[in-house]
Amino acid sequence: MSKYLNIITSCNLDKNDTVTVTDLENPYGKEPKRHVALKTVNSQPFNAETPISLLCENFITPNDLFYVRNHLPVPDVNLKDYALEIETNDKLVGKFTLDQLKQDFPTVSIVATLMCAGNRRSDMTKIKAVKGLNWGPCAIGTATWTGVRLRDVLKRVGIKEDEFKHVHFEGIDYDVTGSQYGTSIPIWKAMDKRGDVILAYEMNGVSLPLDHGYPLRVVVPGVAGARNVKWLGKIIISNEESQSHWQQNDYKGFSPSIDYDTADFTKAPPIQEMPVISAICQPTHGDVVTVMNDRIRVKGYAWSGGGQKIIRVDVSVDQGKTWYVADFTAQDTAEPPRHWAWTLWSLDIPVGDNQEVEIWCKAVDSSYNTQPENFQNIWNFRGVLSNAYHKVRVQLSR
Ligand code: MTE
Ligand code: MO
Repeated sequence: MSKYLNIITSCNLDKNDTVTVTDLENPYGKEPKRHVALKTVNSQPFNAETPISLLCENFITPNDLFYVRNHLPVPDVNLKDYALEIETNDKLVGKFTLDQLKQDFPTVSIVATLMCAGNRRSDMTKIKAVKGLNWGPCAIGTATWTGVRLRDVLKRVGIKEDEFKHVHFEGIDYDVTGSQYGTSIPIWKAMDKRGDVILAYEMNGVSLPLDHGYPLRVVVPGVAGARNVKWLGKIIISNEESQSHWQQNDYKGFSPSIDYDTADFTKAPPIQEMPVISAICQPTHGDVVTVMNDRIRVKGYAWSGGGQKIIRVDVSVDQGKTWYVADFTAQDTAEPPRHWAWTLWSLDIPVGDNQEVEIWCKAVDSSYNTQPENFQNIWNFRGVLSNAYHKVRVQLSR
């Protein structure tokens, strides 16, 4: 493993969590080429979101426009040397090359939305500063993921669901201290037939792109993006949660009155299933929109975690006095609790004779959970779970 230059490679690491090492090897020497249209939020490590004008144009997000969230440099993987290791109680219980995974297990595909737990953080920041990357509403995307079922692989190596509590995933990307990106999920999700957790080697019909985890990543549908470990090197089945920084000291929610100094990370559970969220993608804030037949067209997405499906999206242009129900323009047919993909929606909403309107949207999922109205009461110092109504102010032209 390489020692890195004097850099802080993760925006989420506290200064005290990093060490200074010197080496002439450039840790960012293996970064792939990226689409120029991606909106860069941070360049090293690379973090970028889909341009908002394109996000809702496709139900399946094109690979090269799919948001990228890297905590660390992209690792250099040689397929010839690659094998997935499976460990329990410090013992190696299985080892599979990519070809073995492909040959030994049935191939499955799922359509699933992936979203960073920090998506829409920039809206929460407007209330009060938070610590984290300043994501707009486009740290989300949907893909067809193809691979093998995690449950099939775990069963093959003799794992029984009632003998363990957690399944850890370790990437082969390293931080400055030499420890890998890692996290864990509860074993029920890993082994449940309806959990649909897969070890994916393809994204939208092609080999996983380097930025999205080549050659193998775990896709844990319905849960925070952070658990969908890329460049998967090792799976550990255990009675304890992963002790990694990203499981223990990040991706947790806190009360609005708690800050970095008063937060007790040991008391908050890690974010797994994500709450319901929606956003307006067209028009965008500050646009001048042409009114046609007294209406303007509004388009967006809505999604909920835990396999729930969006059942309704409400839109208002009068601060919530009147709500109009949006039309769904694309939705997967899978039923809850296995509905993993977002819903795209559109609405031609009447705007009266206003010169300017603020468009609001909120979604309702199949558990009848809906979004909070504002950020005041869900503010948290890490800026995660930022799912209040999305509000976009536009000028109208006739
Ligand atoms: N896996 C590894 N190995 N390293 C990472 O930095 N980032 C996680 C997750 N898996 C990460 C990782 C986070 S926080 C998110 S939101 C998703 O990957 C982003 O996946 P994407 O870049 O394919 O969109
Ligand atoms: Mo994330």
